[in-house]
Amino acid sequence: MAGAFKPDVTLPGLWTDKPDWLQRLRALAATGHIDQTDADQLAHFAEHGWLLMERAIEPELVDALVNDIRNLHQHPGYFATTDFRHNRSHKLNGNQPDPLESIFDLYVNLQSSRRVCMHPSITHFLGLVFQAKVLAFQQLLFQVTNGHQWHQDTAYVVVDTPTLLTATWIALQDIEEGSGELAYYDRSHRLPHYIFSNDSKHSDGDTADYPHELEAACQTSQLAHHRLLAKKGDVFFWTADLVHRSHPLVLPPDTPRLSCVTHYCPATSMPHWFREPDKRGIEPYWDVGGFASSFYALPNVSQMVRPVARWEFYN
Ligand SMILES: O=C(O)CCC(=O)C(=O)O
Ligand SMILES: [Fe+2]
Repeated sequence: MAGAFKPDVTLPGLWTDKPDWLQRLRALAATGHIDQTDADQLAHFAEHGWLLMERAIEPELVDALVNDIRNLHQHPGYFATTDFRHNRSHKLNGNQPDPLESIFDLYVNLQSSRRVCMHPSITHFLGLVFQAKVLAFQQLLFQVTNGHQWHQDTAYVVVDTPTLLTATWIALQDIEEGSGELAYYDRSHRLPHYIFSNDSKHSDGDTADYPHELEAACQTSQLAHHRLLAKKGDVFFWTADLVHRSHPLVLPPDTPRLSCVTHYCPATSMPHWFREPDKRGIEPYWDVGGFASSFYALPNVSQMVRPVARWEFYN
């Protein structure tokens, strides 16, 4: 077996994922630093492992991002995308519209992406969860579902402290049932840690049984299964270990499911590629945090795709 649930393992984690989160929330409230809405949202996130902020992103901001996505082909070679057609991990975009491949780390080149994934409602909430500034570091813009199987992001999204991790799933359109909507198990973030055969939370590559083991554990614990039929502008947050997947597609494979997934860690943590000193570029974002990318050369980094200077892209 490639891995197993280990009830005896405890690891550092976000305060909202700790068993004493309620005490910590009361202590935070006592500082006067948060209001009742913050407290309710933090309590929901701690208890369930996820939080839905309905219509948190204004339609104009969503429309601006969608418009930019429709026009990416006007800037061939500037955007890293998946390459499902050739079964490769990524490629650069071409000069024709491509409604199927997913696009990586659009926050590097698109102000419209930054304004969506670092929206004040997101950075405010994650700032409270992290008690630190917010580093956005792995983003996928899905045009259609990628058909992900059951997983916890800790298996595939690798940070130096694996559990200091959250994500958002932002609907850029009303999501249709059967289009590969996000599915998740409520409260699954509190299952025992799943440890791979390499003694870590990160996948060892042998993941044939992993989705089924996760699903079985959620069902044995009688966790509620949810499907997210999000509306345009909704922001769905989940914590490091929430078990989720793309619900199987029943509509035609080219059914649009336009959504933006961004992973975040506290700015005091490091995504895995920061192990290489010349890949530690961070692009600051006002006073709330910043962006890191394994695809693009951010300040002082060479050998990767060149980010487009703002003046160059928008003229
Ligand atoms: O959008 C989906 O269906 C799943 C995406 C996901 O799990 C991820 O990007 O971490
Ligand atoms: Fe995921």
